Amino acid sequence: MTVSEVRKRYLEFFKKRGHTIIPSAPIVPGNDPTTLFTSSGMQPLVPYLLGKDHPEGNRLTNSQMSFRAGDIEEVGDNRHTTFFEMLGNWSLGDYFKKEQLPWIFEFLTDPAQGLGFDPAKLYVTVFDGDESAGMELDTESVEIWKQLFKEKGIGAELVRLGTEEEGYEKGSQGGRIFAYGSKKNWWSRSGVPSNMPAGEPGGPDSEIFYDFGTPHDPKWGANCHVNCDCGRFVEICNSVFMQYVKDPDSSFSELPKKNVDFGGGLERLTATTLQESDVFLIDVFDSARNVLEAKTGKRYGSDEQVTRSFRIILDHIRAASFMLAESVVPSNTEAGYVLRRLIRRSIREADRLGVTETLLPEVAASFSEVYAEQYPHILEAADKIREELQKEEEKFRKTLSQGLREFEKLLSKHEVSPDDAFILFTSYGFPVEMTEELAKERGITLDMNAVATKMKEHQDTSRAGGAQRFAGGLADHSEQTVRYHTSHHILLKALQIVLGDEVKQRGSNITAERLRIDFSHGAKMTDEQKAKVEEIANEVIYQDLPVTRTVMPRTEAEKLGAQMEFGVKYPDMVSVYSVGPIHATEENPDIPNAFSLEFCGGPHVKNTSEIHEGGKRFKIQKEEAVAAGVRRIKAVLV
Ligand code: ALA
Repeated sequence: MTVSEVRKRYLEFFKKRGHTIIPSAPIVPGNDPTTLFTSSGMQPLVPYLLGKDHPEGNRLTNSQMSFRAGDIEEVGDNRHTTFFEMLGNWSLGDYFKKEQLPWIFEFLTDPAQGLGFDPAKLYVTVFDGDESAGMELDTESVEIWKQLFKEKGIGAELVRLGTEEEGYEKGSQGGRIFAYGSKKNWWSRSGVPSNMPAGEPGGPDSEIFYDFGTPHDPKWGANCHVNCDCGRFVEICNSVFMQYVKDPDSSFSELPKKNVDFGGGLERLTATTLQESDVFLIDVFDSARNVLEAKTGKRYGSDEQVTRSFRIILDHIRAASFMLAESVVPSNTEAGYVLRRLIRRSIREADRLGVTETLLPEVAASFSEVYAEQYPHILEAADKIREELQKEEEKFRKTLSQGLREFEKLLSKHEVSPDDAFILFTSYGFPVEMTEELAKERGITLDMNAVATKMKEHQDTSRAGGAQRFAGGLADHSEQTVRYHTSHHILLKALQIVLGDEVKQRGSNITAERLRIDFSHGAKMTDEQKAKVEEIANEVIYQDLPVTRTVMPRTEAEKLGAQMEFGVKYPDMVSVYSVGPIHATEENPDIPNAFSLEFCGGPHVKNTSEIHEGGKRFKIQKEEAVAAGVRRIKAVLV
């Protein structure tokens, strides 16, 4: 089947079962400060999953454009992509496990209305429980699955595999239903129960895998099991039974209405209808793959490295096209930064394939056509997509030749070291593998482990995604806490204006009730000083200034004078929040005229107007000493 056929069958199937088909939300969400991209179908529905009434009712279904920045490095195997469409169906306090599991099993196995998969090729997983979160084995799902397989004449043994330490591999032979712990079978946007911020919904899930029967690769462990990374079993869908919300005291409460959040990978399901474990062989990639074959003179599948490079370009340029169609442009911040990474990685792969002239615009043009019917906005933006890719490709190819010159310069001085490779990458965008190749040609062996360690640190921090946004010492991410967080930045700057630039932050604690800051200062503040600080803070808050986040190299942030917390070791790429726009003035080209600029992971309000909603004013409640030379302020919005 084609992608369009699978999408259509799925939506029809759930429409017949009382669901309303809702449109896909954009991949770059406009109104969610906690995340850069829509990474699953449930994300735009969070308020409804938490209890708000949805105007379209309690049964919803759609195909959601999704992007997972965290998977960039995984792309290259047979099944990972950064962009994909997630087929979803949701019950908002309506049906639950005993309807959802039979429906999805019927959809997968029924040849007339669904996809006609052989049920004997399907394996399922359930939640084995999590002692620390006070949760037990999901016996209800186990019983439903046993019955469903029995009806097809298939025995369905339960095998409890627990946690990785307990040994996922033990007894993975012979079972049909596998129970795993929360690392595998608990779903929330932030992962396991202990990682969830307060207010986040989550619950146990049940995944379905298709057995492609390919030989197990022992590189991934002695025995194969459904969650093994060897690629034999491919996860095709996931039913989340979203019944909990995390409380501020880290315990879990039952949601007022229990939900189902189902997600199925459209591309993987389509590949499975073709009996293909390789998602890059489905119809939507055909024409772009042909472009690559024509341009490179190489054939997909002919060689492991060629196939890998093709997959990276196909995935990344499809994702880049969808981003560009939503007006994201390559930059060094937020979504633009991720877009730039996708494009640059593709150019490096093009180089590896031996293509040195512009390649990407033509690849992108195929996607604009393939998706024209389902997503007309990508066809409308076709010219813009091609132009932006052309510009960025030319720019990066220049960067590469500059890196090459720098490499030669370094080499004329001394042997190239891992530090050099890293600097060439961070300062010139020159890929470390290029440095290694080139070094090899000159008879120099680079310690690539040392380079990899540096790169890993760098990647972990520059990986712009939800997880990074959730960092920071906030008690929770409620609207009120977020308001206090931004007020905290404003207060620090106001203190520096009134007491002097030597004032530095020494600690912070922010809840939905108040903010607290510890800062270096040798004397008790006078009433006049406190009044002045309040006056400045309120003035800034009432100026309705935009608050923006920028990802930039640490060195650049330091040059701009961004505030850091004393004693904290910051990575090479940092996230910086500014209250007021960052732009240099003519007199001081290096100094931003933002009111405040701080190293920070967020989240923050988008505009200071959100802080004074309802006529609120900033007020210092208490100022006291906490240690020699360190003062503490508690402040509120009243
Ligand atoms: N939201 C669930 C997932 O992403 C369905 O797997």
